[in-house]
Amino acid sequence: MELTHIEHLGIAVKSIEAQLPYYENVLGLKCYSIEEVADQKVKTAFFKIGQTKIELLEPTSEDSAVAKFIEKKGEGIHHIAFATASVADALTEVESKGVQLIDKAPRKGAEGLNIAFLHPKTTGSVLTELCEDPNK
Ligand code: CMX
Repeated sequence: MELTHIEHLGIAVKSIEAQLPYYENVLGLKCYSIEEVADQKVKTAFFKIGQTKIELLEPTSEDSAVAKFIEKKGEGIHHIAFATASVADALTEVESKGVQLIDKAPRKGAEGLNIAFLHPKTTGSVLTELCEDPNK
């Protein structure tokens, strides 16, 4: 499997609005998109640094994965996402090497990417996402 770069870092926040001044006024990044991902029960805000993005994740429901994470661990880094040419091929390979899949097949994530999550129990406690840009 070839991972090309870190596609994004997901950061769990209670409120995107409350965190925007830090990212924009202190770090000097520009939020270029705010998008709700209904099936994940999150609102997302994206910033770009070179090839890599920062994705702020605000829960839109008390039963969302991100709300559970904040309740248990507090705000902070939630997941790392790697870019690869084929998420389907990568899933087959990592599963054969003993990694537990959260998503058995690629599905649509934010920004129209094909994505899949790997379970943190089998990835050194780091929730890991694989991403493929269908337009590349
Ligand atoms: N990073 C590392 N570990 C995590 C974690 C995270 N983000 N979220 C949960 N865990 C850990 C828990 O602490 C727990 O560990 P312990 O058993 O040692 O306490 C373990 O994983 C299982 O947690 P759980 O509470 O039993 O299970 P959850 O119901 O919280 O589910 C997970 C955890 C990872 C399977 C679930 O959050 C998931 O399916 N995530 C993938 C989807 C997702 O995160 N979507 C939001 C982002 C969407 C987007 O980027 O657009």
